[in-house]
Amino acid sequence: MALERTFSIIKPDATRRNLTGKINAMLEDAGLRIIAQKRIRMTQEQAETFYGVHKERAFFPDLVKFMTSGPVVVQVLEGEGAVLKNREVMGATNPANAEDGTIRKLFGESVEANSAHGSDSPENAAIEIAYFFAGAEIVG
Ligand code: DAT
Ligand code: MG
Repeated sequence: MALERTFSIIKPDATRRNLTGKINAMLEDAGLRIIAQKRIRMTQEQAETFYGVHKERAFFPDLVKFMTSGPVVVQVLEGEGAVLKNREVMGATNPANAEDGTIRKLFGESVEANSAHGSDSPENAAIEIAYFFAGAEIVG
């Protein structure tokens, strides 16, 4: 497997409950290196663009409202097969369906407030990383 990068977000429900460190420990324990990280308040425009693929879905307005409701921690993770590995550590979108021991199972409050985002492909990871980070902010 190749050394890969993926984009991750610790969502507002998790920063609100002070879970950044616990989630980072789970990512690191899985072999992912946090090679860039910053805490930001996402703007409406950023949230709408980031989740643009879902803009026709009924949940889109609520999703944008949620993602801008508090601080998030945006991250670049690096590791062998990082995209899939991060999706495994995160668990299924709906915490009720997530495997035991995953971030979303342990911490997710609902399908919307599910504590973490992870890119779903290397192609989307590259787009998402470039949307939030300048090259010089990523230190591999
Ligand atoms: P994932 O975050 O697992 O990649 P996704 O890309 O299908 O899932 O959806 C993006 C986010 O949108 C998801 O993390 C939470 C929200 N979402 C998805 N389906 C939803 C639903 N049925 N109701 C409310 N929010 C939903
Ligand atoms: Mg997705």
